[in-house]
Amino acid sequence: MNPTINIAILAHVDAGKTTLTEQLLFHSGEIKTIGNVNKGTTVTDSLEVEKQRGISVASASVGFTYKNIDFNIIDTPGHADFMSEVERSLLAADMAILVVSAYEGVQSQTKIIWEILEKLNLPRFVLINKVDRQDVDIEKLIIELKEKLNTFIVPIQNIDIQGIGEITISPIQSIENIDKENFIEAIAEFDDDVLNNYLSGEDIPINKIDTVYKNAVESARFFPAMFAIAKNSIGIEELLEEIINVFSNSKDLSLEPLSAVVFKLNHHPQLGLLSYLRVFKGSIHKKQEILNRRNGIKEKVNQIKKVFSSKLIDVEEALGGHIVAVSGFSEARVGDFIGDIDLNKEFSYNTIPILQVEVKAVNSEDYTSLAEALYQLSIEDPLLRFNWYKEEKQLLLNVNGWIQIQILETLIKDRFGIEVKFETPNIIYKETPKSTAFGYDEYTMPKPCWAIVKFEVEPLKRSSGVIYNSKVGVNDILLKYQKEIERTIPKALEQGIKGWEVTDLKITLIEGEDHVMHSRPGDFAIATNLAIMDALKNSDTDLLEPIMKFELQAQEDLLGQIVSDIYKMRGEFEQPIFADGNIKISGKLPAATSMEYPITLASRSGGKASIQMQFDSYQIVDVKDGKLRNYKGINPLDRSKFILKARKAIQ
Ligand SMILES: Nc1nc2c(ncn2[C@@H]2O[C@H](COP(=O)(O)OP(=O)(O)OP(=O)(O)O)[C@@H](O)[C@H]2O)c(=O)[nH]1
Ligand SMILES: [Mg+2]
Repeated sequence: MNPTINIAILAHVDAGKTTLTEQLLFHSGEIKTIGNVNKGTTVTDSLEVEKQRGISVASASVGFTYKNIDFNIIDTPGHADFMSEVERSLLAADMAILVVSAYEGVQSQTKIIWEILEKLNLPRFVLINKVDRQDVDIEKLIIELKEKLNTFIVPIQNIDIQGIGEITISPIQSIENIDKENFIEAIAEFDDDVLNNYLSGEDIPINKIDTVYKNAVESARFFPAMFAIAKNSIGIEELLEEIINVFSNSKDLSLEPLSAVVFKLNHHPQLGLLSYLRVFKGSIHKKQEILNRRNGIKEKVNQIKKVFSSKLIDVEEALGGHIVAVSGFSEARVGDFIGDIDLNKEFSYNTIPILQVEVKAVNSEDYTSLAEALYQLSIEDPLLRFNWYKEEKQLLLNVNGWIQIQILETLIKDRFGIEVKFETPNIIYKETPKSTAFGYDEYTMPKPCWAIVKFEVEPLKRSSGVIYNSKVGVNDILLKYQKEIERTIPKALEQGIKGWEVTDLKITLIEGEDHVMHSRPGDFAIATNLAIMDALKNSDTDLLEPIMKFELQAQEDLLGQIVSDIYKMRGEFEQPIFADGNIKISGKLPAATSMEYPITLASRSGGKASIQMQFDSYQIVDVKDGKLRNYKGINPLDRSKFILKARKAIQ
């Protein structure tokens, strides 16, 4: 069995990820000609909209074999609107290559990606691409990488730029070729013997340095930096060789109990829904039934496909380390861990959409098929949180920004043949209980039905999410009904008394009663919705708004104006930093007031100033500065109407 290395390629937009992926495929012999992103001919920019626009919007996984090692490369999109796609891909990766354009340097998106990789403790190489661009200053860039990302980003190659077309990147067949002093000084941090030898000026055996180096890279403490001109095939082979040097000693994990994760779902025209799996340990065979650890459901594997270049090749089994696409799962969702052992892991996103947008079919007869299409898309990207409010005839999606909206518009047309129009997106507010309170419902009429529940809700601090537990024994409410209550809670929290999703609270089921004859699970779903809303009415709620972190650069003479802008937007900022006639300001701004600010700032500064913004957190806002929303559908506070409607739905 060949060892497998799974690599995610990440970077800010346009750094050269897709070009690098194409070069790796070519270098391995997997493809015979090199495609070009600008002509729409690469393997991984395969969607029509990617070809047209020359940007990646979906992650694409491709495989090849090189020197008896199986590689899977996941090319990810660079635009901030598609960050959730990047996060899903990282579930499958053993390591990451962070591409940085030598010309653009460390962008705010680069920092966001780095922070996520840091959280995951994923080993990574830094590839400094586009070193052919005029006026690049490699030394300055290395300092920037160390300052903004990590001091242990250390070049392991020598680069000599004499002039355009005269770049030599020296190969690293062995670590003897590199700027040894610098390298050993960095490595010495990770091993006391090496450190002592280094400080006393003694020679250190090459194999000792090599071991310490590899361990430090594998444990994500040391990050080799390499150079490339991806579009001219320069630096590609060296990169591959060095990755093999560090990562190829993988063990055979196929005999252990199965564990795997679903990192991507994708609809295939012939095969239906494909679940992309990263197998950690064990093996998967055709027709095998596999337990989904999230919902306890066993699903049967129909076909297993390996992805080579852009082709799906039928295989009989998948082993530990492999990435495969399987057909046959219908209940799996991205981030589900599956198999025989519980890894005790849970996937959650670092970036979440803060905008909601209404989608309309241009031709009203497409309304139902549009709803179906949006449902399908939201299975592949759960963060879209598709909501269909039938009373209002509204189709709503959660999105990150305008680029994503434009891409969705094209995608829906290409894939489903439906022409759509997006309304102006709105900020997604949330709400949270003001105080501890109780909510009660006794749903025992009209018969047959029986569900009595009492909840306590308590506010939690910001960014806590929802915690649920039950203090009621199974003698009072049977386990199957308790499960129904737990399943209903997220639904019941979708809209609170101000019309927004309720978050940052603890809910405890403290009393309740079922009936041997009359109770059905659906009764508890109804009672839960009613009692939770009752609790929220009793506690009253605070409105929460999304807050962005920002970093701004501008000419010094704009300071007064900018400070006044920030106050007007209800923002706050730290002490400005002055350098060479410019200022740098960082701070926080409500998303609601600052959406248009990048444009305002650009026009105010003649295009010289810039601002980078990133979601930070939800914080309490005065109702007068925020927005309330009407309850969509039938409000549980209108108890009789709600019951009537819900009973019809269950029957
Ligand atoms: N000068 C120069 N240009 C390059 C190099 N590598 C890639 N490019 C160009 O940079 C542009 C972006 O390349 P892509 O490979 O699409 O970048 P990407 O990171 O995949 O972009 P997104 O997926 O949209 O985030 C293209 O025009 C490439 O031809 C390089 O080494 N030097
Ligand atoms: Mg790309």
